[in-house]
Amino acid sequence: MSTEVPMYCCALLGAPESGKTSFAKRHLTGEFVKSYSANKIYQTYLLEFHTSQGDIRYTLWNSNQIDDFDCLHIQCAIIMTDFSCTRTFQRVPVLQTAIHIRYGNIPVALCANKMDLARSNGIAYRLIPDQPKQFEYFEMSVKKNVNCEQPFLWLSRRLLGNDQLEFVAKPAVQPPDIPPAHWKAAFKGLALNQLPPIGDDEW
Ligand SMILES: Nc1nc2c(ncn2[C@@H]2O[C@H](COP(=O)(O)OP(=O)(O)OP(=O)(O)O)[C@@H](O)[C@H]2O)c(=O)[nH]1
Ligand SMILES: [Mg+2]
Repeated sequence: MSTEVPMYCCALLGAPESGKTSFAKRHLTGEFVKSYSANKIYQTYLLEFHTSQGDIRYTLWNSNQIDDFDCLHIQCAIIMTDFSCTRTFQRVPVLQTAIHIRYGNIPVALCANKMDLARSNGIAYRLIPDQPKQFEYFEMSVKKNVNCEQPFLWLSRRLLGNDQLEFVAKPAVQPPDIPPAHWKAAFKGLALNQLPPIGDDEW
């Protein structure tokens, strides 16, 4: 059985200050960063999730500029907006179209972050009409840690082609399955005469 972990290249795009870096750091370290420091260049993160179908990894590329991803083989995307700010939704259709033209029918999760704040009026996003299955909308709060895993769960289901897939806790590391005879040989090899002899019935 192959033990290779599937790895996908994911673009994290969206309006400045919508919470992209906070979202990535929430997944990486579990913490919420209150301070704002605008990203000057793109950032990359390696994320790993444990699923009912084995592990899955993402290289997450964070930038406001889709041109930053020109040399990459982007396989899925997250577009981030600010739930409380209509302006941040206005570029969504443009980004969706750009993603579609460059990367084809890849799954795209639109995430309206900051749902802990009041909803903006007149949300202006729309679906690309002929790509509805490639697109899903999520509301989340990185600050309150609400729904932060949902976009990755949906992307993982789409990428691995399994709608029943769930995230699971990382299993505890099991001791290696070594036959008792090997342990006995190993202890003999140590030749530590001061160790008490090991009887057969103890194995
Ligand atoms: N209220 C609230 N604030 C949030 C949330 N997520 C992020 N923020 C705050 O929003 C501000 C901007 O967050 P960033 O993660 O730096 O935004 P960004 O999208 O990476 O911004 P750029 O690097 O400029 O593109 C920070 O002060 C965060 O603390 C949230 O869920 N709720
Ligand atoms: Mg940032």
